[in-house]
Amino acid sequence: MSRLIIVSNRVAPISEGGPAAGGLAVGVYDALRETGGMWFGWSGDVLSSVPEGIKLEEHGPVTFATIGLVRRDYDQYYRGFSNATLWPAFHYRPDLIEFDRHEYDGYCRVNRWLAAQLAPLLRPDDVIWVHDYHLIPFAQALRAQGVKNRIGFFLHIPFPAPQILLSVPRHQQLMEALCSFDLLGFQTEPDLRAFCDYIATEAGGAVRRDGTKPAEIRAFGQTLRAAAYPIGVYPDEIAALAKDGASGRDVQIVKATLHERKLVMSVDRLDYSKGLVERFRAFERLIEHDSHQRNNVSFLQIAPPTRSDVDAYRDIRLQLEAESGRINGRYAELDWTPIRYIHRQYERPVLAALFREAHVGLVTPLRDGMNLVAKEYVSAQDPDDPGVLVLSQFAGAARELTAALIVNPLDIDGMADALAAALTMPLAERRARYDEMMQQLRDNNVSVWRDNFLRDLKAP
Ligand code: ADQ
Repeated sequence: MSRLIIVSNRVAPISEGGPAAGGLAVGVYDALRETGGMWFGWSGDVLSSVPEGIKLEEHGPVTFATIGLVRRDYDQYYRGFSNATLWPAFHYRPDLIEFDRHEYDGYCRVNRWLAAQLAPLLRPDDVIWVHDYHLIPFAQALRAQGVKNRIGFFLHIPFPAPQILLSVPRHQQLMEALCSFDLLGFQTEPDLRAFCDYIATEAGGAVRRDGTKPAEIRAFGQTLRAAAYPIGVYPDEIAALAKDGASGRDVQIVKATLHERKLVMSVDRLDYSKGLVERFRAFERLIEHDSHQRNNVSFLQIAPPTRSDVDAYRDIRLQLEAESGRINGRYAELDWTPIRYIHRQYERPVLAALFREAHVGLVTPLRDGMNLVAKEYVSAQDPDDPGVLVLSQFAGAARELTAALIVNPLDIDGMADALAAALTMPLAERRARYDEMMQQLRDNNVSVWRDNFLRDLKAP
């Protein structure tokens, strides 16, 4: 059997029994355990001098191959071009794009350097699966090293409409590099369509689509395939975690401090794409207009800060602290704080158990490739008494979880109405919606995602 080589910006730290983090890490690690193989990427260390080489660690059939980045590479490749140029552009925020040609050069240089580190470890029949926007030039860089293996790419974030992509300087070079992969995977059909549009309208390429098969693309003198593979979770494992965690300390504290009030809950990385400001305002609108809800519902927002060395992330953090302070100052009573806003990470079992306690999961990104939190919230519910998911139409997950209450995250009144409907929804309707979504999550779990992608990558 051929080995699977996973390449991602970060290699998830492995604890006993598997990675601690969410969907991608769990799904990838599982695939690796089954086929055997290697996971290659940045160790997360920022070094003061060039690392001596790759650090290899064996865990059963899986080899973890990690390497540190020097400060300049981290600044240009990771903080700069990946997170201050590509991330805002791909999340439809051209107003937040920062571009510096040295950062772009650094991004390409680090891709070439990483490819040169990996190339000597490869065998001829390895299958290589590269993940996410940090590594768009990676296949081109491997090809330059003489690597002939199949190389696939999965984009975890949205693919923007061509008119947005045009605002990224060097977009054409980037897309040419992207077309060096053999197979491109996107989260949803609209992302795939946006890519095909770019190829047809901006790159003078050709796109052939035939039913449900991957699209065949010819562009920049290369041929490749592209399709949508929505990433999933393992819903039954999350359900079991949530049930087991019910008696845990954190859950008991939350329950005790709620005093029978209903709980609305959100969990996100602190990111401007997640729509947190609009969400806080929608909750304010609910308690402002609906006097029954006031003092009868609490909103728990868990949002650990990320990428805090990028300006736009500092700004959103300050804005959210101001908003939650303003809303709490205005509505809090001696025994009730409307919004609990917490900046920390929680273990997966704790999050799952908290999701199960929440009457409403409020997941309202302005743009999101998929949004695994939406899928985790549904998975964690008690089948006999499930909560209600309120979900943004701009999360990739909204295409599958159509039984959620779907909202436009820019429509504050619409979100407040959906919250009110969710908090008063009769049990029969909650169950029907939950059953439908759970079925969908089981039918497209993370193994299905991975197997479909790898089947198409290996296809002749
Ligand atoms: P993210 O933007 O990080 O992922 P998401 O899909 O919601 O967004 O995944 C976050 C993961 O981190 C979830 O598993 C969640 O449980 C976990 N998490 C979040 N906050 C946490 C906290 N405070 N403590 C512990 N765990 C926490 C990117 C794309 C998404 C896409 C995924 C996977 O932006 O659109 O769904 O990759 O492809």
